[in-house]
Amino acid sequence: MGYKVKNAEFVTSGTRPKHFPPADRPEFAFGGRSNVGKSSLINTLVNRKKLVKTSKTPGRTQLINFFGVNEDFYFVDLPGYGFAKVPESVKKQWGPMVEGYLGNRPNLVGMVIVMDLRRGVQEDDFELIMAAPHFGVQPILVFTKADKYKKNARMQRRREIAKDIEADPEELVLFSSTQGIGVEQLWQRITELGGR
Ligand SMILES: Nc1nc2c(ncn2[C@@H]2O[C@H](COP(=O)(O)OP(=O)(O)OP(=O)(O)O)[C@@H](O)[C@H]2O)c(=O)[nH]1
Ligand SMILES: [Mg+2]
Repeated sequence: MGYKVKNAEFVTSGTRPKHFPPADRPEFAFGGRSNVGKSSLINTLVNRKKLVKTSKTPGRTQLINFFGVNEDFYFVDLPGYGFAKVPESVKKQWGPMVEGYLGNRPNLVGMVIVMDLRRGVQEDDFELIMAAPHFGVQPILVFTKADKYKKNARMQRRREIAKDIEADPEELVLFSSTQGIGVEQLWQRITELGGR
């Protein structure tokens, strides 16, 4: 029996700690490169097609967006990184904005780092993975767009990536927003860490 989402709603958005909601329940942040599928992944998890705006144009989400899930969790959609065409001024804001977020959420328990299974772990993803423990946060490594591979190739790709970053393949969650792959597994990680 999996976790049931009865209610998922937008709470607020902002760039600085004074905009954030009270830190009164376990929180999960979702980070990753632009266009990787973060917003789609959140929608798939909460089973709401349009809760979070998705886009074919990378770099659309520039704010930190908070969503409430039941009365149990906050899910936070972080702005994507690594997109070349974003103006320099916006790129410069990303680091301080995300550090200001990570350093000011005592309720933050996990950071879901969303990557494209085809691309694997890029340098900026790896930096985020390594930074998470410094903020007292457990990184959860998720590889989305797994629908682009057949099952065997998908598992093979997971082993390759795990080897690259010296991780246990079992630690890597394969996901697809279009096919619903990995939804149960990711919920299991979230509920375990979030104490539900
Ligand atoms: N095939 C496939 N396409 C996906 C999947 N998830 C997302 N996409 C597509 O990838 C594109 C980007 O998805 P978003 O969810 O908006 O990505 P994002 O990471 O939130 O992007 P930014 O907010 O711009 O950083 C869209 O065209 C989605 O339809 C998936 O699991 N499989
Ligand atoms: Mg997005």
